[in-house]
Amino acid sequence: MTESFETLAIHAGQEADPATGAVVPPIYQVSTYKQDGVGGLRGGYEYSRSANPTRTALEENLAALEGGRRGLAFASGLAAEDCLLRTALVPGDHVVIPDDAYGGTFRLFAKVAERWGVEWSVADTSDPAAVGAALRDRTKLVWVETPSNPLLGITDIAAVARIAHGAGARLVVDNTFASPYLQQPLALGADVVVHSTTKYMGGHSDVVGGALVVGDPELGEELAFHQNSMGAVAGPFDAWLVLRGVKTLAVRMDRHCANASRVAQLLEAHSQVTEVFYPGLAGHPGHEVAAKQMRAFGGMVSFRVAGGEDAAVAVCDRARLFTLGESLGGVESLIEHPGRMTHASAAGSALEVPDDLVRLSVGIESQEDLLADLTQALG
Ligand code: P1T
Repeated sequence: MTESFETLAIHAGQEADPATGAVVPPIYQVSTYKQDGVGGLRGGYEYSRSANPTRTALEENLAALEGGRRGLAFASGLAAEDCLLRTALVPGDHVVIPDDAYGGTFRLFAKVAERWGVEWSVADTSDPAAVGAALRDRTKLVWVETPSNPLLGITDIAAVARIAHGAGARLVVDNTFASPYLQQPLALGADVVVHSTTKYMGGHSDVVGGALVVGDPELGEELAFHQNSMGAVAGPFDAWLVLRGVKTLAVRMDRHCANASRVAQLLEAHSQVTEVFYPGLAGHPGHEVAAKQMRAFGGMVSFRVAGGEDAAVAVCDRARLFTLGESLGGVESLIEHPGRMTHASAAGSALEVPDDLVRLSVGIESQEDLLADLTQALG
């Protein structure tokens, strides 16, 4: 079979069902499997926390799309992150985290992992030298989001991988904003890819899920052991929804990128907008690195509004086609105020976001309709 992304998205891990010929993997909504005598497993399945055929189809698909050896599907992005932390770290270990990241990821380190003795410090990962300066003897993970949430910062994955590996640490890349269609971190030297499959992978705002993909089969085994031991697995229907979403990822992403690029241009020229964050803009500090490591620049755009927090909140309130809500990556456009919504848990930390910031998840509706809505919302 050809290795092109679009083909893998539709076929990897998804041969016709051996029992019926169904061309789409069925939703195996089942907890346990009849054994032919004790230990006599028919298809290798024993209990659906350990493995389930629909989830296996998704896990094999995700591994293929990221160019990895092992994929693991979880109940949410944060469940995937938690499994990774507890697999890769013991008390006293240290993690470098980015100065811009999803608020829930920050909360997992600052409010949960820290209580279990994991140390963390913050670095501007868009500057490889800053990552190098943040490393300690017991740094086991360097954690990167690129593009980052919500400021669309870009980290040079290959450069930071070299620095992390030089210190014996693993590089983790949260690839949620890009998706594997736009960026493949493992090929650039990352050790672990994290996804909130809730976002572009699912693509329709109808499922919460997460994933880990790794290139090293041994690490994959360790993660699978912890996934089964901790139990926050993706259910069969959720796995099926993500599989269904992934089939159209390439065509959706192309439209997300085209629409976001036009939105960024409109915002850049608008008198009520003081700053636009979109890696596709030539003036973005990460533009060249993004152009090198991404196929296109993604569907997320953030901007600052003249007039401060109240003005930013008013833009969110006035938007109509852009639905006011958390999350991102669905076919429908969303708008939100990170300071009061997705990133409220980072208030008072190094990851606090500007209070005049608005974040857009640009959907795949008509470009003209989207531009008209933003123009009226900006007033
Ligand atoms: O929500 P969940 O599926 O648990 O995924 C967490 C997560 C991880 N990584 C990134 C980059 C994310 O953006 C998220 C979730 N983010 C939102 C809900 C949001 O609106 O930003």
